[in-house]
Amino acid sequence: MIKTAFITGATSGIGKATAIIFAKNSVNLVICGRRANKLDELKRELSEYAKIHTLQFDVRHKEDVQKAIESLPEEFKSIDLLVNNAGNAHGLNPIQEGSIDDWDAMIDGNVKGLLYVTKAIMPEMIKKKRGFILNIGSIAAKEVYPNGNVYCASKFAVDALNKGMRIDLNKHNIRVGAIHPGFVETEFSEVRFKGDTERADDVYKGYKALQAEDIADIIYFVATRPYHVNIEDLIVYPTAQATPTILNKDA
Ligand code: NDP
Ligand code: 8X3
Repeated sequence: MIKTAFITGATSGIGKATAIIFAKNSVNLVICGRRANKLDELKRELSEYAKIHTLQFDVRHKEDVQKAIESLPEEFKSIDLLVNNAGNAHGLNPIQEGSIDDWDAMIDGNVKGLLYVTKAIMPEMIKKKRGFILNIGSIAAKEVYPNGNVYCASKFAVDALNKGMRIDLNKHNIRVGAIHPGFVETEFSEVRFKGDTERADDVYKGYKALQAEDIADIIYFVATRPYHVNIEDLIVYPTAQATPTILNKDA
C-alpha cells in the first residue's frame, strides 16, 4: 500500500495532475519543483485530502537535492513511491544549430537530476525492502525524431536507467517501471519553445492530445497494482498520433 509518494516536477502538467489524484486517494505527498509559489498553491489545494510537504529545489544541483531530502520531517521520510517526473525539452533544432546551454539543461535535468533524486531516496527503500520507482520517460526514449537529438538522448538515458535500476534493485524487492507518453498538453512545449506560446499552442491544435490527467490516471493505476505486479514499461499515445512524427490532424 502506498502511504507516501514523492513527486518531482509537481508544479505543473503531469506531476501536478499526479499529485492531485494521489492526494484525493488519501496518499500523503512530498511535492517538488523550483517554483515555490506553485508548490504552496498546490499544498493549499490538496491539504484537505492528505498531508502535503513541499520541497523546493532544482534537480540539477546535487547538494540541494541531498539537503532537501535529508530535511524531510520524520513522517515523510519513508517513501513508498518515487515518481521521477521533473524534466523538460529545451529547443528543437538540428544538432549543428543546438545550444550548449539547452543541452546542459536537458542532460543535467532529465538524466543527472533523476539520478540525484533517486540516489537520495533509494537507501530507505532498500532498508525496507519495499518501494516503487516510477520513471517518466517519453516516446522520445524509444525513437529519435528530427531535431530531437539531445532531448531524445536524455530520454534514451532514462530508459536505460529504468532498466538498470530494475536489474540492480531486484534483489532488494523494489519495483521499478517507466511510462512513456506521446504528446501531452502541458507547459512542456512552452518551455521547449522558450515562452513562444503561439508555437507551443500549435503543437496541440487540430487533434485531441493526451491531457496531464490521462497520464496521472495511468500512473495511479500502475502504482496501485498488487505488489507482486510490476508494469515495467508502458507507451501511451494520443489516438491521433502513431509515431513521434505521424500525427493525424484531420480525424
Ligand atoms: P511541464 O513543463 O508542465 O512540467 C515540468 C515539470 O518539471 C515542472 O513541474 C517543472 O517544475 C519541473 N522541472 C523541470 N526542470 C526542473 C529542474 N531543473 N528542477 C526541478 N524541477 C524541474 O511538462 P510535463 O508535465 O509535460 O513534463 C513532465 C515530464 O513528462 C517530463 O519529464 C517530460 O519530459 C515528460 N514528457 C512530457 C510529454 C509531453 O508531451 N508533455 C511527453 C512525454 C514525456 P519547475 O519549473 O517549478 O521547476
Ligand atoms: C515529449 C514528447 O514528442 O515532444 O517527450 O518528444 S515529444
